[in-house]
Amino acid sequence: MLRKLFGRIRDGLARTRQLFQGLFRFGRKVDEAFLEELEAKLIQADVGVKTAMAIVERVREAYKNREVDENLLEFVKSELKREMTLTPTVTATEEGDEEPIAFAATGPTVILVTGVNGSGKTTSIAKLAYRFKNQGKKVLVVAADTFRAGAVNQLAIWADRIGCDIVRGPQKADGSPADPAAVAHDGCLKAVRGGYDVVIIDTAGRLHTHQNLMQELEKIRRVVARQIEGAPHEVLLVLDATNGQNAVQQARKFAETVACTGIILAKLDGTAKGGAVISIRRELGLPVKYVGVGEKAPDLERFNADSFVEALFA
Ligand SMILES: Nc1nc2c(ncn2[C@@H]2O[C@H](COP(=O)(O)OP(=O)(O)O)[C@@H](O)[C@H]2O)c(=O)[nH]1
Ligand SMILES: [Mg+2]
Repeated sequence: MLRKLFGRIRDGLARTRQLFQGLFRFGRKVDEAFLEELEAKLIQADVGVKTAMAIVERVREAYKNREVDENLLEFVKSELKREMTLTPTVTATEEGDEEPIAFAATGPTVILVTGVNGSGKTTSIAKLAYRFKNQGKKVLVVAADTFRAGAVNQLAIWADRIGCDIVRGPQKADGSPADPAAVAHDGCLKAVRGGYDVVIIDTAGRLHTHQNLMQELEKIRRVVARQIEGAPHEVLLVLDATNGQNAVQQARKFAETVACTGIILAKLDGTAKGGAVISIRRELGLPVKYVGVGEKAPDLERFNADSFVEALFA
């Protein structure tokens, strides 16, 4: 299980890992040239300038104090792992088969998914649905991104492919889109009556500057909270890993307005900026719960700091 997980994260990190190739070659001396190169690579990998400088400083110190020598790579790895768990509010993702989701003890678990358009929300929802369905859970997806006609259809196609149920709102008589909160309401109702285990709600892409959309999200949250105790159990923010440090900025702005419980970092396979994961954990104190490593339903992995850092240098 862990081996497989490691392998897939490793594939997803292929482009980021290329950056570090040759850096830790056998017999490499810790001199200024090495330290400069290490810092440059870490910054290129988007771990963030602050983090990169801090790590390089510690390597320099440790070398001076003769703590590192042969074990240089292991030292850098352990520093990176430490960076990823520095923020006190971060809860480490469990090992084993546990999901990093606060499942409800009884009744449906509601997962609200948010993020800007194009970040990978709908695809990530499909992947989560696929994952939970394979664990034997009864899954319902809810198409509350009603502003774009294509968005509802996209989720419907996924639901059909995966074989899970979907709630989609009726268009109003005048042809205008359904009220997202009303669709979320219908979704919760069906979930309770139908004995579903997990309800995953798609929402419209929103920017922190877009006041209406932000209010809409709050409204969905209220509606859901009224219907199901403890809901939403998770509010997952989907970020596009190819945005690197911009994704971190985006996450910060989002987190200021919406109380998120975790991150799904999508498109890790398409970027050399995989190090952004480290900044997100460190600077936002939000756990990265899953990473997207492709466009297909199985292409979602639980995130784990240890296997991430190992895969980065494998
Ligand atoms: N390579 C890759 N592509 C992804 C991943 N997640 C999403 N995508 C693609 O990103 C695009 C936008 O995704 P979508 O789910 O529609 O984003 P949304 O607007 O936030 O719902 C689509 O073309 C997806 O196939 C991923 O993990 N890896
Ligand atoms: Mg979408």
